[in-house]
Amino acid sequence: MTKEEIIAQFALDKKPREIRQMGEGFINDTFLVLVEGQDEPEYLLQRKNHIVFPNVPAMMDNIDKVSRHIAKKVSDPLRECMNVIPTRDGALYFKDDQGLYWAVCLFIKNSTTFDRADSPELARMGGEGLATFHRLVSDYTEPVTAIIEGFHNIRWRFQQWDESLRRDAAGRVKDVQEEIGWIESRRSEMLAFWEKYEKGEFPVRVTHNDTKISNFLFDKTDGHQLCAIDLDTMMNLTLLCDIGDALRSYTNTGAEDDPDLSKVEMSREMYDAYVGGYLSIMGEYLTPEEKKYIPFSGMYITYEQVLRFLMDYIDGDKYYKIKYPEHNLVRTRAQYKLLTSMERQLK
Ligand code: GN1
Ligand code: MG
Repeated sequence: MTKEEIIAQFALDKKPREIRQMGEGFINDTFLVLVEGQDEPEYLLQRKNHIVFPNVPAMMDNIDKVSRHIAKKVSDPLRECMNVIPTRDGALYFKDDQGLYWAVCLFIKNSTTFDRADSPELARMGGEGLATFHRLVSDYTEPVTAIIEGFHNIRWRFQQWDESLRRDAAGRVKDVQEEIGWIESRRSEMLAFWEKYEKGEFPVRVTHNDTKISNFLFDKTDGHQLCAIDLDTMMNLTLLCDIGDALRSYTNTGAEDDPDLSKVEMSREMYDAYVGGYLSIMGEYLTPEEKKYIPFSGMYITYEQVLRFLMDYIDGDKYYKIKYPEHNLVRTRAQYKLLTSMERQLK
């Protein structure tokens, strides 16, 4: 089916005139839908990766329910939360003739995203943005279906990791011995953090789980923060995973996949601004234990990302889309550089 035929399945108010590819997600494919009589896109069409997300119906159900919950509480529900557009039959997704899953939401007008925080003001606003999301969902009591079991569970990641090393599917294990050592030398430290979560030492909350800077929208005109997007991986977990993942991108002075490691450091200035912004809204709701582990959360998620990129390299690049053959290895090294910078400054 063509994208035109696919978009026609959805209950749109306006008539589409053009569908354009947008950005390069690592996982899903995203398209902007332009409509007649309007320059800015009206809808976002996404092909959801059903290999990564085996239960697209449950995922869309989570997104729709949580977004409706948020919509009731914000002053501008068309810009401060996501709005899922159902199909003409009232379903939250469409499965095409090849078995691929598609979903549509409203495009948030006059908005922009960033790949990197280059001012403390932006980092502070980012912290406020995540805290606002956490506040808005803090009274959402329905269980959120875990879309990827064990997503930030390092115990589970180690099982995948051990299996991947054993399989050595692409024959690359011999070439990445040093990098494997980075993972192994921190195994017990990372497990110790997860054990605290397993023992109930951090409360279980509604979390986003993909809080990198580009997943937050800002107003194009005055720069104020609008909302969290990409709600694919929401689940019930500790919010430290969200804070940690955000710190991983907001504090990085380089790119996530920077080939020039001299550009990659953790900026202490961005760190302080981000955490300051976050705590200005969520501070009073966090437990002392959660607050204490904020610095470690950045290292935990950055470490997990080193592991995931390296594991995908070892597996032969099966999970993340890559732009060149060594891309996952370059990502691994850049994230590891960030991890060591965090360790130096936060431990
Ligand atoms: C993926 O959805 P996207 O492309 O923003 C990944 C995240 C990683 C991120 C690394 C479902 O995010 O967990 O942190 O890439 N999402 C999934 O940039 O695996
Ligand atoms: Mg995502």
